Amino acid sequence: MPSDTTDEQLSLVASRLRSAASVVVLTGAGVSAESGLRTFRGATSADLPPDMRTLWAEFDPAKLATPEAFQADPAMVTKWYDWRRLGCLAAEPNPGHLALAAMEHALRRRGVDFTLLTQNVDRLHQRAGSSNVVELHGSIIQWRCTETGTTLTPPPEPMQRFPPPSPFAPGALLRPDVVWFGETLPELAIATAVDALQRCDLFMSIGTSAVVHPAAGFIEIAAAVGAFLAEINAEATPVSRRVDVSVRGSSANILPKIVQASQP
Ligand code: BJW
Repeated sequence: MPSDTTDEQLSLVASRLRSAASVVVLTGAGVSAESGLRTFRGATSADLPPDMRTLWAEFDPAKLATPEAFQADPAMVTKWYDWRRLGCLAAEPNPGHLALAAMEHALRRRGVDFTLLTQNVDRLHQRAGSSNVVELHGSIIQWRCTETGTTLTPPPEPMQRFPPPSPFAPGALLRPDVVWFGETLPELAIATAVDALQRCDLFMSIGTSAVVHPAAGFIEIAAAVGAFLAEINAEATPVSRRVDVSVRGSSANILPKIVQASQP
């Protein structure tokens, strides 16, 4: 049953962090909202400018984020992803990213297990200093050859041609190394996630609408092993009533407070 006040909620999460032996955090696009990156769905924090419409409110995912879309119009799809790639490169980690990195390092120093599962493709967690990051939906910073699967990191400037030709095989293209709808998640990422979830005693879902599977189902793996379940999100999600504590607000604002309150 969620507790009543934000102060109580923050203390509750902080105290669980202090006593945890194994922590799993699942993040989504909301964590990067304060870095100026648009989320796919949902409400954005009141602190953000009104022109930050969600991506799927403006663009059709079926025409951009599926293998069929890429097959039908590779130039349009790669152009859109290159625009987003440049946006991610220009963005900076925000206090939420930094707090999660600080959380990881503080927990590790105490011998606590910590795994950060992210659905984000922007690499901002890594740039903030998080080291054990599992990219469930790949990375937009890295692109891969449609023939050989070889990956490369394009330079931080707009690509010259759309669709970009692959340097690895004649006639092949480069596509973003992300996971589109209908594609399976990287095997190693799933295996690492399930392994961490099966031994965690604290699970935190942060800045995700909790609707995209399989990540949306991870909470049930943590619940099955009796983990304490917490959520931090700008608005209610399908897991808000499932968790032990649901903190409503911006992760950039709340995470630093939780990390601060969890210091021994
Ligand atoms: C803040 C905030 C602030 C704002 N602070 N909070 C089972 C049931 C039903 C369907 C399926 C199922 N299993 C598989 C499916 C199909 C599909 C799926 O889940 N569809 C659902 C939409 C219904 N899943 C797949 O296809 C996956 N593949 C798969 O399962 O393979 C096996 C299989 C295939 C086919 C059939 C069955 C099985 C692949 C999913 C790939 C998702 N790809 C994308 C695009 C990546 C590339 C790109 O960047 O373009 O990944 S879609 C998009 O959604 C992106 C995200 O990672 C993902 C999740 O979004 P996220 O991170 O939760 O962000 P938002 O925007 O949704 O939410 C942000 C939240 O933050 C909101 O709540 C805000 O309020 C909040 N917020 N500001 C805190 N400051």
